Amino acid sequence: MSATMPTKNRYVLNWIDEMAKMTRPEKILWIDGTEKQADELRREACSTGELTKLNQDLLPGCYLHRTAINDVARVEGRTFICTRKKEDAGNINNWIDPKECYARLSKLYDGAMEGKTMYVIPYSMGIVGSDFAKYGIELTDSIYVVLNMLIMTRVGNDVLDALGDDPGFIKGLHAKAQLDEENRYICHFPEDNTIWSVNSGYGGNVLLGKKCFALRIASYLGRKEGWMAEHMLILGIEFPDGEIKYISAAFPSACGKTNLAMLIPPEIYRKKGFKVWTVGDDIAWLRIGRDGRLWAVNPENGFFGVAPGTNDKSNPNALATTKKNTIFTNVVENLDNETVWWEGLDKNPPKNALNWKGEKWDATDGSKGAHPNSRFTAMATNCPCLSDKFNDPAGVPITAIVFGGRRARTAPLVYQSTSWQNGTFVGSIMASETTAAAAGAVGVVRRDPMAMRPFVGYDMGDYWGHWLEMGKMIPNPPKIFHVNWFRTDDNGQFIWPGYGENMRVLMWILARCEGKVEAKETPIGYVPFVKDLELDGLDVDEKVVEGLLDVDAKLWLDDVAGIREFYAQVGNRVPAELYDELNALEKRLGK
Ligand code: GTP
Ligand code: SPV
Ligand code: MN
Repeated sequence: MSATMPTKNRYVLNWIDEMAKMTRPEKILWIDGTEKQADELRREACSTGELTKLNQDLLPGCYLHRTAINDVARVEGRTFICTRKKEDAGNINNWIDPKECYARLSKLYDGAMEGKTMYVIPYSMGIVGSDFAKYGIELTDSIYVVLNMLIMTRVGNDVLDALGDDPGFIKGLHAKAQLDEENRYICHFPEDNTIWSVNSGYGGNVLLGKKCFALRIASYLGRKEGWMAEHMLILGIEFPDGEIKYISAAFPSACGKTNLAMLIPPEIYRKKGFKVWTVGDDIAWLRIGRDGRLWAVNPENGFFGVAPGTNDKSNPNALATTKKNTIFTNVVENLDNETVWWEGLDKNPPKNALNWKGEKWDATDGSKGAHPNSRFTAMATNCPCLSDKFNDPAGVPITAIVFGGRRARTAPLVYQSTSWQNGTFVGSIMASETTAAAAGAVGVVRRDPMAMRPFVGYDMGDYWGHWLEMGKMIPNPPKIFHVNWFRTDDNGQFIWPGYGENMRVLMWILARCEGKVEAKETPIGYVPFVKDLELDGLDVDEKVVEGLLDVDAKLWLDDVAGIREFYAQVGNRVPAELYDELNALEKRLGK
């Protein structure tokens, strides 16, 4: 390596040496976070076809990227937690012995960067230099990864300065190799602060700061150090008097976090002066504040959001966020004006266009133009409703935690748990229909506890135990709720209008936290009286809302059987308290 290295940290330098010996790049380039360097990389990526420059008048600073056709989502079946003891990874995670895994992947990395450049990306999850920031270095052979990391994380030499001589950074290695599905691996070594990813070029598989570090490795660290890393959005609701209350919410992938985080209040609230502010849309790191409340930061710096369905009615703030300096992945390219399109953007699909695979396409053959998991990567600072606490190292105090998923039946529109322990139970039994965010079948109900099934870096039972422990340590814990925007009628149509209207449910949640409204006791927890939900200006009958709040004991008893099966699968580390909760629920349901 040349003498102009931006750090003297020998742990960093030795590790890069070692990785370069294995992957044998032609060059090594340190990413410094400057616009000048980023621009050179964009130019290079455009010259090779890795990026397409979009219309710079309509979409300044925006680019399009297409992934390989076999590489469009996270691959949970190829994702591994490599702890020395298999039982520490638990039954829900895939596991490979770390020694064996290093050996197997070393072969795939061997010479994988020959003739290419290895980019060294020093990045921070959280605000550089703050108490709660954690640093990583990602080595990659992909400019697309570099440009995405520049948006999604805080990158540059100040990260190396903040790290100093410390060995405490997360070592991430990524090589696209042949993009061979059979040899695709996303491997985590929590005991070594290491992530190895190979044979993919897509999102969560390769932007190693995101799911790999900020959730899988961080959840492991959080358990050791007494904090939590969660798949949660964070939003603030500003009341007319200026007070802001913060809510964090965990929904599985492609189940509405970005949408809820950026919601526009219905007119009835806007008129009165209510506002909604976005702190984060995907990941929250939570710790106990000196005041005894739970405080949250968003460790990311941008949004990697689902494109399809985003439009000026469903999520105008997200759409506005993508109007400049955005990378679009796997959407439709409109050849007439070099803009982008996706299903649900508007009713006018372009006629002269390429689909996400790069094939000539128009909507008339009935096929989808954008991939269902096509995404935008956009800077948080583009977001019109970004919270002014976004860059506050202290984060924001959380009043309520909300769990939710896609359930056609069973789960009511909203219910409140009866305690932290009961709320942990409610999170542990979450279920949701699968989406296109991960490879595999879509629309199948599966258990996705706390929306973290694919992201817990250790045993699921121990993770629940950590939730219970945290509850004992937080003097003034948030109240825990569950929502379901996705109940369907007999024709399979969503009953609840969703999106901005979800604010009505959040307002009930906050009213409950302040003890301002009574609620109906049911076997699963507290459910609203219809009169306490603001329905003014909503085109939904009270009877229909009544139906959305209904708790069907028979369906729930069936669910209890499913939960028992799932707990058995999680295995012998499921905390006894959760079995107590399950048995008590079953009793209340009248078994
Ligand atoms: P990840 O980035 O994968 O973690 O997903 P996310 O939870 O941020 O999901 P996102 O907000 O992008 O929503 C994904 C899909 O859910 C989109 O197709 C939305 O249109 C749809 N969606 C979001 N909110 C609602 C809602 O309130 N009701 C209905 N019916 N659909 C919604
Ligand atoms: C998710 O799948 O939950 C995402 C997208 O947020 S990815 O970064 O690809 O994991
Ligand atoms: Mn996510």
